Amino acid sequence: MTHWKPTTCMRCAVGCGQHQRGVDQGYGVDKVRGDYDHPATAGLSCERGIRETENPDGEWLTEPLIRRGDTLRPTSWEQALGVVAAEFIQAIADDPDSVAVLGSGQQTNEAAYALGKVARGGIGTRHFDANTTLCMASAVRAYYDAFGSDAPPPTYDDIPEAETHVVWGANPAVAHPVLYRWILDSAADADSRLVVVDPVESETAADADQYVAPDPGTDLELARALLARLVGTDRIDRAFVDAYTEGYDELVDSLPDAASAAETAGVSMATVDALADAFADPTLLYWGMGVNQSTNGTDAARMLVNLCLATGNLGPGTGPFSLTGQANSMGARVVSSKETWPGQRPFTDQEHRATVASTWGVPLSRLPASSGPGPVGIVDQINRGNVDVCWTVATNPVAGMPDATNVERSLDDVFLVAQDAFRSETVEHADVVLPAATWGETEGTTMNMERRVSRVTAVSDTVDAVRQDLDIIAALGNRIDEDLFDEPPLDPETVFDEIRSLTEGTVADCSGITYDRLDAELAVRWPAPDEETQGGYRYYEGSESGSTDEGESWSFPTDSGRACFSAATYRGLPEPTDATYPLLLTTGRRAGAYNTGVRTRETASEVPTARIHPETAGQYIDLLDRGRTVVESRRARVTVDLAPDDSVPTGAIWMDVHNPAVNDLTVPAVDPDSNEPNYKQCAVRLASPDAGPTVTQNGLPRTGTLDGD
Ligand SMILES: Nc1nc2c(c(=O)[nH]1)N[C@H]1C(S)=C(S)[C@@H](COP(=O)(O)OP(=O)(O)OC[C@H]3O[C@@H](n4cnc5c(=O)[nH]c(N)nc54)[C@H](O)[C@@H]3O)O[C@H]1N2
Ligand SMILES: Nc1nc2c(c(=O)[nH]1)N[C@H]1C(S)=C(S)[C@@H](COP(=O)(O)OP(=O)(O)OC[C@H]3O[C@@H](n4cnc5c(=O)[nH]c(N)nc54)[C@H](O)[C@@H]3O)O[C@H]1N2
Ligand code: SF4
Ligand SMILES: [Mo]
Repeated sequence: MTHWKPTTCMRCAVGCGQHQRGVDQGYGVDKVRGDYDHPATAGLSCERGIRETENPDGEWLTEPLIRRGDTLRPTSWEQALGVVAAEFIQAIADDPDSVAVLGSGQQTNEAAYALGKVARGGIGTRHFDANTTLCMASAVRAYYDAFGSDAPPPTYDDIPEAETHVVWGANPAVAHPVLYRWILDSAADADSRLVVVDPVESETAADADQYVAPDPGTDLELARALLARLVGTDRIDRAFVDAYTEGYDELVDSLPDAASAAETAGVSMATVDALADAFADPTLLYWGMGVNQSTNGTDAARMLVNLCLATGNLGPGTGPFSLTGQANSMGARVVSSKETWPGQRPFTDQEHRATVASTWGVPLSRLPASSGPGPVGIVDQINRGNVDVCWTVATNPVAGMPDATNVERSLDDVFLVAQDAFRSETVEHADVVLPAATWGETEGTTMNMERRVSRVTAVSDTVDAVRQDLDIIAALGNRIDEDLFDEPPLDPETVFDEIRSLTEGTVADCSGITYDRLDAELAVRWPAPDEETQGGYRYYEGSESGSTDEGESWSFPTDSGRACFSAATYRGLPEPTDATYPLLLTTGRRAGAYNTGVRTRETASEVPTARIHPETAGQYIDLLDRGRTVVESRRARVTVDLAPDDSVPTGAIWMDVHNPAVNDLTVPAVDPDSNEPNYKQCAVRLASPDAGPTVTQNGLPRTGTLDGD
């Protein structure tokens, strides 16, 4: 297959339209170039997106594997699927919840939907979740609470229209380069500006017209200070608030004194005032993991939405825009039956449950009553002995989840099935490994962060023993309940048609999006209830400017039809620094590397680099040996090379997420409303590289004792 085919980049949720070409001989993607006809990205792509697609690092899986003692040995598909199905069936007979399934925002809609169908409708387990909860769950919860539906109201079309671009707890210069270019272009206009809120002076902060550095984890308080100041100085858009929202008075009653909240956030009132001024012009407020990945994450995201509502920053050129990470996180949110049934149907609504069960042809009683405790909660259930089998699909929890040593131990206690394209840390612990086709080899669809559905296409074959995710999922599903799917190989278009029918008439209506339409138009935004229309700015009908212009109307799918303010109080950090662990560890992304690094690093054993302010490094000079030291949390010790860097605040250490060692250190505390982990702050200290044990668990060293405990 050597001709160019239109497809979508699957390396982040910007969703750039591309043409890709397969290699002449063998397998893989030869060349990638931007698709100038694409309605969202018009030929743009970024360096990592192209490189990682053309030439991913990592060891490809080429055949099914089964554990024999300490090693993974090649086996046949028949045997691999037979063994896995037998384990599933035995566990289900005991209790459906004893099977855990962990999915991903890196599957096609078709595979994500099929996995949800097997997990919820075939197995019937509440213990189904995905790595999207490690990422977007706080934003998702905030959107539901404010608007009655998930996904950003604005689209990419709004970026050039905004005058103030507030990037809060996100680093799109690194994580979403193409989208960042649009932000920079718009912010460069006269009277426009880029405002960045981040404790670390990130690559994005370096470009900012106004840079605000709150103390880590205090975003909720900064947002509340800002709201209190806006209320106190009478800069609320009362007309918008009165006409289209509810809960404003309760919010105002709950607000602290602006100065005291600002103090908690570690910023001056002058900074708060400058931020308040910025919101006076049409504002797009983008946020990312710096906000979501916190035990205050949902409240902080809600408060950012409050800020937009209170200042009338909803409508074209304005609004709360959460930046989705993985290429198909949005699809997982809409179709995978994780938090909601396909089409964002409420999980506990009896009528919707009945529709889903009858579409799937499964007994209603099989659908689990609750959507489950989240990935960290599932690991907890494993530790309590309530889960016997775990199936991971396109996710690497042994490296990606917090307190990863604990996750690794837990997964060693269950029968672990890993479905991946590459040899990941999780694969190494599996009992059965199912090798899957990946980008460039797979047909299906994806959804970008602004709700646009587009095709992903295969430009290369795979080796014979590698199968499509969709087919592996269907083969296992049919062994559990023979009526779940047709006999694989499945036609992705038929599966997508099932998704379309289940979303018909819902808030996330994709029924008007067909494969033929996608082939013609390349990318179509939901809601698209028919084949002629597609979604634009959500909840809104009216003219293109101003918030209360004549002819404008808003309708939100909430009980009252109004957008809802939320009140909140700050809970502090789950693991504040103290005399024993005086430094704060924060984690983030680097250009050129991706998530747990399975496809973007030469070797998993390289010593990670930790960035630290030179002043802080200077305080620990006696713990350094030729730049090398040990970062120690209550859970682990990790040897690192220190890189002095004054963009990191004093008292903090920055490590990237791409080295699997980093999550041995992180704290498994989660946000109570979203189950999203608090990846961005935990307490650590430095230790001498030549002393003590290499790894500790839950504060207890594997050998010896830690000084100072
Ligand atoms: N190059 C690259 N691009 C990627 C990825 C990748 O791994 N590499 N991964 C993709 C995925 S899955 C995702 S989810 C996105 C993530 O994209 P981002 O959310 O932009 O990524 P992060 O680097 O995790 O965090 C963003 C910023 O939050 C800041 N931050 C940390 N703590 C706080 C805090 O307490 N308050 C505030 N306000 N800010 C804080 C960090 O300093 C960092 O600059 O990127 C996607 N794109
Ligand atoms: N400390 C810290 N930890 C974090 C974060 C952080 O900011 N700080 N961020 C969190 C976030 S935002 C995210 S999204 C998670 C990601 O967490 P993970 O899901 O654990 O990490 P990835 O590296 O994205 O793993 C994806 C896996 O899917 C496999 N894969 C890729 N394509 C395919 C395919 O087509 N089919 C199959 N079957 N497999 C495929 C890859 O080889 C890889 O093993 O990490 C979280 N972990
Ligand atoms: S911005 Fe994202 S979707 Fe676009 S080319 Fe880069 S990695 Fe791919
Ligand atoms: Mo993510």
